[in-house]
Amino acid sequence: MKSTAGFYYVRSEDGEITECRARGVFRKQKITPLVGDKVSIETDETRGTVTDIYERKNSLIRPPVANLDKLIIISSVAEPAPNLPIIDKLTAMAVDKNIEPVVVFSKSDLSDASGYVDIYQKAGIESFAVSSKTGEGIEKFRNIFESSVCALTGNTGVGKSSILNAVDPDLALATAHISNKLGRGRHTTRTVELYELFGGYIADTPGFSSLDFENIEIILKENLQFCFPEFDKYIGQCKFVSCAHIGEKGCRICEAVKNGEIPESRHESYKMMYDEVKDYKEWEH
Ligand SMILES: Nc1nc2c(ncn2[C@@H]2O[C@H](COP(=O)(O)OP(=O)(O)OP(=O)(O)O)[C@@H](O)[C@H]2O)c(=O)[nH]1
Ligand SMILES: [Mg+2]
Ligand SMILES: [Zn+2]
Repeated sequence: MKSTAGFYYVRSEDGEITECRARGVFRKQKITPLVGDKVSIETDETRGTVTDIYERKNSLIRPPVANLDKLIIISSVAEPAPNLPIIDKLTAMAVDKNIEPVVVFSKSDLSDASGYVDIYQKAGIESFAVSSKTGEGIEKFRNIFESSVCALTGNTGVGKSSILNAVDPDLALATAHISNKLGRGRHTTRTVELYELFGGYIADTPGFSSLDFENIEIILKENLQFCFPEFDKYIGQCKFVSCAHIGEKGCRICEAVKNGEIPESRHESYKMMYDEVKDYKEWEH
């Protein structure tokens, strides 16, 4: 449920939480238990030990979580303004790992979110606006994590913890203004923690700063086209079998962008990501 400074908090079927250390052998194998892991533990009077980690359905490096059904990407419409290339990297990374991405635009009380929401709905990704101030979208938010394991992600200060508090005021999570004095903004949430809510699990995570994106997980160029759900119905229809969909003659995807069937900002992100990995070889992976 939670990991901090080498302690792992494990919830057993009866709901009891046990503070554990990880068995030494995990450190030797360079395996770290992650929030969301299914594990076996052994306990005596003084302490608990994680003895086994079950095979993971998937795992992420940032946020560090395992076995996700959905990744809920939060971006505020203002303070700070959305960064579409980063949202698109996160949605692609989720799809690449068989995790359903959901794109939520927060602080909708500050500015109109509909233009952004449209882009993602058109791309076949669940998207809507929320405001923890007015309550807009909070009901919808509650429904997305019903019977699934989810994690929140997004820049620091976009209101992740505030939304969870609006969903369930009993959580009373710490939230705070972004401090410009510290330059990179202050992270209010410092650890990843999973909460059991409305029949599902949702992890609050520390926000990232844009700098964190320099070493995000790589998606191989062959796989990238499959990480944009709105490309699916055009794949295989381009003039050239080897089409990379970056502006070639007879490219159906580029045509769909021109026709307005595929949002232009999504294709721009695709081209940028393609450019970043085009010289990267599978054996380097
Ligand atoms: N206007 C407005 N402000 C909001 C809303 N939600 C959160 N805020 C403000 O945004 C600031 C950051 O909120 P947090 O919930 O701490 O943000 P966070 O994403 O959890 O930040 P980290 O834990 O650092 O990653 C606080 O000052 C909140 O009051 C909203 O819906 N509307
Ligand atoms: Mg927070
Ligand atoms: Zn093409």
